[in-house]
Amino acid sequence: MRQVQLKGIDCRNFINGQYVEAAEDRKFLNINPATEEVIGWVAEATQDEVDFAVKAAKAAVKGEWSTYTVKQRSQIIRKIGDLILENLEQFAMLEALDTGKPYALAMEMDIKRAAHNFHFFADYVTSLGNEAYNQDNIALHYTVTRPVGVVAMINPWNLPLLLLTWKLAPCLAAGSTAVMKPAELTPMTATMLAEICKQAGVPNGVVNVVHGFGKDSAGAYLSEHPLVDAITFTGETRTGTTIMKAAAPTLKKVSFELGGKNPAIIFADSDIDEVVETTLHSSFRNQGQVCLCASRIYVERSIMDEFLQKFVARTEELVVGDPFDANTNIGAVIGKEHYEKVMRYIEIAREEGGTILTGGKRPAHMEKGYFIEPTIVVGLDENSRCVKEEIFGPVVTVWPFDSEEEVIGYANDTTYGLGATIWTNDLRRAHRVAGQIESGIVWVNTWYLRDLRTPFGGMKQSGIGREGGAHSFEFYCEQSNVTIKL
Ligand code: NAD
Ligand code: 6OD
Repeated sequence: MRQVQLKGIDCRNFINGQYVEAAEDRKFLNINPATEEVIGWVAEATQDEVDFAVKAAKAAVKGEWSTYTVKQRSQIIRKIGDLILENLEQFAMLEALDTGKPYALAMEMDIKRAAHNFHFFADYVTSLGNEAYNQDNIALHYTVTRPVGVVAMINPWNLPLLLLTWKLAPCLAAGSTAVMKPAELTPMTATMLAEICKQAGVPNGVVNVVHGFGKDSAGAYLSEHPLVDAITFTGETRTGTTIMKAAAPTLKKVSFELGGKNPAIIFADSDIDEVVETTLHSSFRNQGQVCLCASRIYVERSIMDEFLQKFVARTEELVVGDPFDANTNIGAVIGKEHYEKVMRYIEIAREEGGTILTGGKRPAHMEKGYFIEPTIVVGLDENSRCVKEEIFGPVVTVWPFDSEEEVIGYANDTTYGLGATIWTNDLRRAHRVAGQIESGIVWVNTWYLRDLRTPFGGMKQSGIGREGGAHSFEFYCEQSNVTIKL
């Protein structure tokens, strides 16, 4: 691992092409969850500043930005991706300091993917066309698209730059403009990205960053602002309902990526060693704080013992520790409150009669920081809270099943429907089961393998709408149909 200097940045709001000076009484501290040390301060935007950002973005929709050709926008977006890669180590360092995740993971997963988001949409936008229909030579119908306008982007803390750029890249490709609110716990990479966008040639007002919290702060101000045309939100299901209510009076377009309680279904005919290796990732990557992590693992009874023995052994080999140590697999969870929430769920698992096969506590060698050992629980009833509620930490439950029908029932017995994983070498079963799982994304014999052309999003209380490829453009554009009588 190359040496980088570990130093946070102070986070000012970025409005209409410049960082705005912050009033002393609006600054809050940013804490590194791996050390509990202060790494900088963040300027909480006032309601006036949010209003200023939204108005700048509104003016920019019809300003210089609207005169750029698709090719020009594509070039700028590509350049943003290039600049992210040029600053890969700095971005990864800030992301690891802010989140407590391993630096190596930030490099490989978060930051490289953030660059790819821009490179992908820079190409994709150049291939888009419109629909046209000739109605029996009576009329010609065709669609024209235009930017949806000002998009508020409200983001979570788990994959800060990855998820923010997943929204920003198609927004810019579509010619829309953005006011982005990073999570209050992870403001640094968004702040740095604003500068990168400017360097790449994005005109003033097109990309704005406002910092703050949800309620009575930047998140709420954006959700209710009458000049915001659309909101893309990633975060908790409960927050999604609050934002939807705030957006309702002005009928904003919404795209929501929300919580999950994702099942992994492991049939006896799968390749068990491959299953164990991938299940380590789907359980504990990013400390289990990926919305797609499979936290409910169902194993066909005949291989349950073998699976558990191998899975526990490999889990115990994972190194929990300093995010900047190259040997570390598991860093800190996001902060004190979340640490306490996850630890409380581990206690609940015990109270509900579960057996902790491994983990279940903070690692003895970590004196400071919000570290939790990767934890495997068995013996819980299907209706227990740890099986039903999203924990969003390094905790999984494992349960045996006897039949395909039974396990489909377990998998679907949840209010969520985001991602599911199926392990089998039986082709017909793979298709049969995949078609019956109530989930926006189903992976067979893999996990979190992404192609950005595909629709991404959740069913049930895991989301509204889909983003990715053409689906993103449906959201970041408006369409009109023009009919010409012949
Ligand atoms: P959160 O809902 O607490 O916060 C997300 C964002 O919403 C933050 O920026 C926060 O400031 C803002 N917010 C909070 N209250 C608000 C309000 N009243 N009005 C406007 N904005 C408000 O979520 P989190 O704790 O940051 O992230 C973890 C959650 O996100 C988990 O539930 C996880 O499953 C989910 N998530 C889902 C996906 C997905 O793709 N489906 C991806 C990542 C995370
Ligand atoms: O990979 C993506 O595009 C995506 N939206 C991932 C979301 C992960 C949630 O934590």
